[in-house]
Amino acid sequence: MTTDVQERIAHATAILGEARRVVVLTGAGVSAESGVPTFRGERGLWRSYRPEELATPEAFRRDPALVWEWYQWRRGLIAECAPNPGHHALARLALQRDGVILVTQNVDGLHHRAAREEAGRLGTADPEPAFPLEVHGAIHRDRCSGCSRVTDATPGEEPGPPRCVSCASPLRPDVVWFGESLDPTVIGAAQQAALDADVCLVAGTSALVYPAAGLPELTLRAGGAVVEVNVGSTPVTDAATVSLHGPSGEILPLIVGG
Ligand code: BV8
Ligand code: ZN
Repeated sequence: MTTDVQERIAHATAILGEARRVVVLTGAGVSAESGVPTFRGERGLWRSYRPEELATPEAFRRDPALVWEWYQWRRGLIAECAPNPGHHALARLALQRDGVILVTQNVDGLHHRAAREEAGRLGTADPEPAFPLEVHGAIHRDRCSGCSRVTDATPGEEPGPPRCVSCASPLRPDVVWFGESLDPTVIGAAQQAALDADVCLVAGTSALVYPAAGLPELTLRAGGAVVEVNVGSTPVTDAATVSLHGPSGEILPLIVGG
């Protein structure tokens, strides 16, 4: 490890250690080492489609079976994945000190699984403090496109979305699509956390999708610091107080301590 990287890790560790309030924003890069494909990586996500073409209400209206098949494929993939050391490090950070709020753009539920596993390992009964605000929803829940009834996702192989038992409308995954508004309570809490934070730790996100991508900017504008962990550069990199280039599964355990 070069001296420069060591110095950056020491600087990031000091910033996080001195902070009273920390907000963490994660993106698909944090789940990459668990085997969950990212949205905009070289491997892309699925066949020749770009997420912006499938993760929209228009795509679902136009071809519900195709969109449903994409989510069923992702659900199957995620079911085979486990949290990686990056998820566990963030769960420990939230369980071992006050003032830490996790926010994720990911819909894969891996932060929740890491929270439960770390709470068990630490012997703390309540994993709740390490449950993230899921600003883009959760893929393991279905939501009725008619009456918005939410249920646990239905396994099953039938082509096309199942029908709601209450109103017979097609079910859809309980995620936020492009062009759809986020739950104002959830994104509002995330934005307040970013404004209050002494540091925003932003990991594994291309920082392209708003309003989530705006969280680090809120912390900076309110006088806080930003620590970025990413294998590449993003629109946040230049403004970050410290930017650490490398896999989040390796770097996060080094800087969150515990
Ligand atoms: C909204 C859930 C108000 C679904 C997702 C024109 C018309 C309509 C809207 C817009 C428009 N122009 C702009 C907008 C707003 C739009 C937007 O920002 N578009 C972008 C593309 C320009 N936003 C919205 O539509 C949002 N709603 O604004 O409502 C509104 C309403 C009506 C009209 C206008 C506005 C809703 C956005 C939510 C979309 N849903 N997902 C699903 O998952 O299927 S977004 C999707 O992208 C995922 O949630 C993902 O989390 C998110 C961001 O991607 P990343 O997580 O960052 O992943 P990505 O692959 O991009 O990057 C991975 C990063 O990790 C890379 O930097 C890589 O270097 C790094 N990495 C890789 N491996 C590692 C690593 N880092 C560390 N370690 C590693 N090992
Ligand atoms: Zn319904």
